[in-house]
Amino acid sequence: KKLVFATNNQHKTEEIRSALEGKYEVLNLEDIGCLVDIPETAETFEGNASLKSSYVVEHFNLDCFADDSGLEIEALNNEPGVYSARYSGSRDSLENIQLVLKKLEGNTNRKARFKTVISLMQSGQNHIFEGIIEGTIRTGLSGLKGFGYDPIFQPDGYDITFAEMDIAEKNKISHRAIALKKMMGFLKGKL
Ligand code: ITT
Repeated sequence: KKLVFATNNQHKTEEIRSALEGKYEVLNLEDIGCLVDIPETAETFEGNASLKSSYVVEHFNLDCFADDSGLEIEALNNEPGVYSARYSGSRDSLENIQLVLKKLEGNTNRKARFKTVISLMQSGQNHIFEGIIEGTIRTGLSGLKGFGYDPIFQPDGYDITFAEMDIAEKNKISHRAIALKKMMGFLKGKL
């Protein structure tokens, strides 16, 4: 069985493929020949996820799901939030991480959460699934795996960052995995 995942982010594709291995073949935007960067002009994760999934329905007439996600830092009024991918103005993860660390310098409140909202468009209906993981922002980077803010995010109950976990380990607890699990329950593909 095939599932179309409306993303240009190779790391997200890898995480979802790993989680759905043996259950679904996952096709991303590149695989279906969609070469545009779908505009994300909404101000919520739900809004942006729905823009991405609806674009594929409109232009390719395929059922699909999309993930909009980001990091919410309590001491920064939940920034970077929906602006996570380009917080510093650039898509460069290191620049975005450096900006976060600078803004949090000297701040003892390091609380943060990763959030994913999945929009599944199926037979013209939009279904929403959410996943959240709580954690803290480290004062420096640790680990080389993962992507985005993984090197500075330490999930609660762990003493390592997401970037120190392999995909399977991150997929046991991550925001994305939680949202995906809910979608699989809905599709009765379990997980
Ligand atoms: P698509 O829109 O094509 O899916 P994107 O990277 O632009 O890819 P988003 O708009 O959802 O995706 O932005 C999410 C950003 O939030 C992402 O670029 C990372 O900086 C950050 N992020 C989301 N999930 C993350 C994770 O699991 N680990 C680290 N950073 C994450």
